[in-house]
Amino acid sequence: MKVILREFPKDTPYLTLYPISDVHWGAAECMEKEFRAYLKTIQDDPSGYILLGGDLVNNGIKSSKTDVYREKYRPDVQKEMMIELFSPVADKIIAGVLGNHESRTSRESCQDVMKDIFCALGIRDRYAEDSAFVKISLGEKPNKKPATYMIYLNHGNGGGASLGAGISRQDGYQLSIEGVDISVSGHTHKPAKVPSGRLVFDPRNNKITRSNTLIFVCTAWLDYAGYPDRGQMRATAFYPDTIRLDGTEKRWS
Ligand SMILES: [Mn+2]
Repeated sequence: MKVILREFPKDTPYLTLYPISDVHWGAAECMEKEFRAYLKTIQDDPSGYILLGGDLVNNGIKSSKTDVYREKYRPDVQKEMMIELFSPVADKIIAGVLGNHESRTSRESCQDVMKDIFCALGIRDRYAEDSAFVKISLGEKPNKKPATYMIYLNHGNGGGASLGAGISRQDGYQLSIEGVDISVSGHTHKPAKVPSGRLVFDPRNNKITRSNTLIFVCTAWLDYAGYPDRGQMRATAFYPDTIRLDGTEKRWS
């Protein structure tokens, strides 16, 4: 757990967050062309910023479930390519965490692939390993204070075949954290963007208010072939999505 702060100037009207995870670079099925084009879109978007949720590289190593004979590039080359891909947008990366594919190497040999990528990009301080608690402030509300957003970022765990299973797991976890506006994860390869609600018992005003948390699950960047095909796993949507943070009042969409 690590708190990562990022403040933007008063005259920032809004930000567009591009949460990215499960690229699985190096997998034969990785949608390389689409992913390169998406990075270009982010680079060209002055309001665009990035959250990295892990499994950026497929990292098929000897001890892992991945069939190493089907990897398009060697794991060390995958890492190098990832550094090259993110170099033009390094200043746009707000925070990042480890995925289970990168953690294979951490477990085997105490080498953290994601940390290496962040170090090479010169943004080691924005890497959180397991989970990042990100606070973003921007703009100016009518009360002269900036709009502030609390974001929880974790690669995600577990699964389940249904579309709702991935959402429920993240919703269950975010409910155990007070003060989270947006929860971002990946891992399930079942993209979703769903608001959840909770009641807040406010001791200062003796009132019960209702607050929303956005549950955001990132898309994967994989064609349907190979592992899911062989295992008869249900196809999932390919659906890159963004989150807009407003600077003139606290409002996300
Ligand atoms: Mn994963």
